[in-house]
Amino acid sequence: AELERTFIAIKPDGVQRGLISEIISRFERKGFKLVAIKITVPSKDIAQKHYHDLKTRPFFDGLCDFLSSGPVIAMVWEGEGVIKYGRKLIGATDPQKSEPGTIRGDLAVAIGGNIIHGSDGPETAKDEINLWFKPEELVNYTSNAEKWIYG
Ligand code: YYY
Ligand code: MG
Repeated sequence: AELERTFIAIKPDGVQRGLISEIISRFERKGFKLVAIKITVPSKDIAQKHYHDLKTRPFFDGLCDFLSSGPVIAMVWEGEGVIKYGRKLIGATDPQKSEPGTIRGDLAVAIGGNIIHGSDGPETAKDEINLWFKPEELVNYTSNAEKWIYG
Protein backbone atom coordinates (compact mmCIF):
# COMPACT_ATOMS: atom_id res chain seq x y z
CA ALA A 1 0.00 0.00 0.00
CA GLU A 2 1.21 3.45 -0.92
CA LEU A 3 1.89 5.83 1.97
CA GLU A 4 -0.62 8.55 1.14
CA ARG A 5 -1.86 10.59 4.09
CA THR A 6 -4.62 13.13 4.61
CA PHE A 7 -5.67 15.49 7.37
CA ILE A 8 -9.22 14.98 8.67
CA ALA A 9 -10.82 17.07 11.43
CA ILE A 10 -14.14 16.71 13.20
CA LYS A 11 -15.15 20.31 13.79
CA PRO A 12 -16.68 21.62 17.05
CA ASP A 13 -20.25 20.97 15.81
CA GLY A 14 -19.47 17.32 15.08
CA VAL A 15 -17.85 16.87 18.48
CA GLN A 16 -20.73 18.58 20.33
CA ARG A 17 -23.28 16.47 18.44
CA GLY A 18 -21.65 13.23 19.55
CA LEU A 19 -20.57 12.17 16.06
CA ILE A 20 -16.92 11.32 16.80
CA SER A 21 -17.25 7.53 16.76
CA GLU A 22 -19.69 7.57 13.83
CA ILE A 23 -17.23 9.54 11.70
CA ILE A 24 -14.12 7.64 12.74
CA SER A 25 -15.85 4.33 12.08
CA ARG A 26 -16.55 5.26 8.45
CA PHE A 27 -12.84 5.79 7.74
CA GLU A 28 -11.84 2.77 9.80
CA ARG A 29 -14.34 0.34 8.22
CA LYS A 30 -13.37 1.50 4.74
CA GLY A 31 -9.87 0.18 5.41
CA PHE A 32 -7.95 3.40 6.02
CA LYS A 33 -5.39 3.48 8.83
CA LEU A 34 -5.37 6.00 11.66
CA VAL A 35 -1.83 7.29 12.20
CA ALA A 36 -2.45 10.36 14.40
CA ILE A 37 -5.32 11.63 16.55
CA LYS A 38 -5.87 14.25 19.23
CA ILE A 39 -8.57 16.39 20.76
CA THR A 40 -7.62 20.06 20.78
CA VAL A 41 -9.13 23.53 20.88
CA PRO A 42 -7.27 25.22 18.04
CA SER A 43 -6.12 28.82 18.52
CA LYS A 44 -7.49 31.50 16.22
CA ASP A 45 -4.01 31.58 14.67
CA ILE A 46 -4.12 27.86 13.78
CA ALA A 47 -7.65 28.31 12.39
CA GLN A 48 -6.54 31.23 10.22
CA LYS A 49 -3.53 29.31 8.93
CA HIS A 50 -5.68 26.25 8.32
CA TYR A 51 -8.18 28.23 6.21
CA HIS A 52 -5.65 30.72 4.71
CA ASP A 53 -6.85 29.91 1.17
CA LEU A 54 -10.22 31.45 2.08
CA LYS A 55 -8.97 34.67 3.70
CA THR A 56 -10.60 36.94 1.11
CA ARG A 57 -14.03 35.32 1.53
CA PRO A 58 -16.69 37.16 3.57
CA PHE A 59 -17.24 34.18 5.86
CA PHE A 60 -13.52 33.78 6.72
CA ASP A 61 -13.61 35.48 10.12
CA GLY A 62 -16.73 33.68 11.32
CA LEU A 63 -15.35 30.38 10.04
CA CYS A 64 -12.09 30.80 11.97
CA ASP A 65 -13.95 31.88 15.13
CA PHE A 66 -16.14 28.81 14.79
CA LEU A 67 -13.26 26.37 14.29
CA SER A 68 -11.46 27.73 17.36
CA SER A 69 -14.64 27.87 19.48
CA GLY A 70 -14.32 24.41 20.98
CA PRO A 71 -12.79 20.96 20.80
CA VAL A 72 -11.82 19.56 17.43
CA ILE A 73 -10.73 15.98 16.72
CA ALA A 74 -7.63 16.28 14.53
CA MET A 75 -6.56 13.15 12.69
CA VAL A 76 -4.24 11.82 10.03
CA TRP A 77 -5.50 8.88 7.98
CA GLU A 78 -3.32 6.79 5.68
CA GLY A 79 -4.11 4.55 2.73
CA GLU A 80 -4.19 4.15 -1.01
CA GLY A 81 -6.11 7.10 -2.48
CA VAL A 82 -7.09 8.39 0.97
CA ILE A 83 -6.95 12.09 0.03
CA LYS A 84 -9.43 11.87 -2.83
CA TYR A 85 -11.56 9.09 -1.37
CA GLY A 86 -11.64 10.81 2.01
CA ARG A 87 -13.31 13.77 0.28
CA LYS A 88 -15.76 11.33 -1.27
CA LEU A 89 -16.63 9.86 2.12
CA ILE A 90 -17.15 13.41 3.43
CA GLY A 91 -19.40 14.63 0.59
CA ALA A 92 -20.03 18.07 -0.91
CA THR A 93 -19.26 21.21 1.13
CA ASP A 94 -22.95 22.18 1.30
CA PRO A 95 -24.81 19.34 3.07
CA GLN A 96 -27.91 20.23 1.02
CA LYS A 97 -25.92 19.02 -1.99
CA SER A 98 -24.07 16.11 -0.37
CA GLU A 99 -25.22 12.69 -1.53
CA PRO A 100 -26.91 10.37 0.94
CA GLY A 101 -24.35 7.85 2.11
CA THR A 102 -21.72 10.54 2.63
CA ILE A 103 -20.87 11.88 6.09
CA ARG A 104 -22.31 15.32 5.40
CA GLY A 105 -25.20 13.88 3.41
CA ASP A 106 -26.21 11.58 6.24
CA LEU A 107 -25.35 13.70 9.26
CA ALA A 108 -25.55 17.44 8.44
CA VAL A 109 -28.00 19.99 7.00
CA ALA A 110 -26.26 23.35 6.78
CA ILE A 111 -22.96 24.63 5.39
CA GLY A 112 -22.18 26.38 8.69
CA GLY A 113 -22.57 23.03 10.44
CA ASN A 114 -20.96 20.61 8.02
CA ILE A 115 -19.12 18.82 10.88
CA ILE A 116 -15.93 17.69 9.17
CA HIS A 117 -12.88 18.88 7.27
CA GLY A 118 -10.73 16.89 4.82
CA SER A 119 -7.66 17.98 2.84
CA ASP A 120 -8.46 18.69 -0.81
CA GLY A 121 -5.18 17.59 -2.42
CA PRO A 122 -1.63 16.30 -1.83
CA GLU A 123 -0.14 19.76 -1.17
CA THR A 124 -2.82 20.89 1.29
CA ALA A 125 -2.68 17.48 2.98
CA LYS A 126 1.05 17.91 3.63
CA ASP A 127 0.63 21.53 4.82
CA GLU A 128 -2.31 20.71 7.10
CA ILE A 129 -0.63 17.67 8.66
CA ASN A 130 2.42 19.85 9.40
CA LEU A 131 0.24 22.63 10.82
CA TRP A 132 -1.71 20.40 13.23
CA PHE A 133 0.86 17.75 14.18
CA LYS A 134 4.50 17.41 15.16
CA PRO A 135 6.32 14.69 13.21
CA GLU A 136 6.65 12.54 16.35
CA GLU A 137 2.88 12.54 16.79
CA LEU A 138 2.50 10.46 13.60
CA VAL A 139 2.72 6.75 14.32
CA ASN A 140 4.18 4.34 11.79
CA TYR A 141 2.91 0.82 12.24
CA THR A 142 1.87 -2.20 10.23
CA SER A 143 -1.78 -3.14 10.42
CA ASN A 144 -2.35 -6.90 10.21
CA ALA A 145 -5.43 -6.19 8.11
CA GLU A 146 -3.41 -4.55 5.33
CA LYS A 147 -2.71 -7.73 3.39
CA TRP A 148 -6.45 -8.45 3.38
CA ILE A 149 -7.43 -4.89 2.50
CA TYR A 150 -4.97 -4.51 -0.37
CA GLY A 151 -4.88 -8.11 -1.59
O1 YYY B 1 -13.23 21.80 1.83
P1 YYY B 1 -14.65 22.08 2.27
O2 YYY B 1 -14.78 22.11 3.79
O3 YYY B 1 -15.64 21.14 1.65
O4 YYY B 1 -15.05 23.52 1.71
P2 YYY B 1 -14.17 24.86 1.51
O5 YYY B 1 -14.62 25.49 0.24
O6 YYY B 1 -12.71 24.56 1.67
O7 YYY B 1 -14.66 25.79 2.70
C1 YYY B 1 -14.23 25.54 4.03
C2 YYY B 1 -15.39 25.74 4.96
O8 YYY B 1 -15.87 27.05 4.89
C3 YYY B 1 -16.60 24.87 4.65
O9 YYY B 1 -16.48 23.55 5.16
C4 YYY B 1 -17.70 25.63 5.31
C5 YYY B 1 -17.27 27.09 5.15
N1 YYY B 1 -17.96 27.75 4.05
C6 YYY B 1 -19.01 28.59 4.34
O10 YYY B 1 -19.34 28.78 5.51
N2 YYY B 1 -19.68 29.21 3.31
C7 YYY B 1 -19.34 29.00 2.03
N3 YYY B 1 -20.01 29.60 1.05
C8 YYY B 1 -18.27 28.13 1.72
C9 YYY B 1 -17.59 27.52 2.76
MG1 MG C 1 -11.50 22.95 1.86
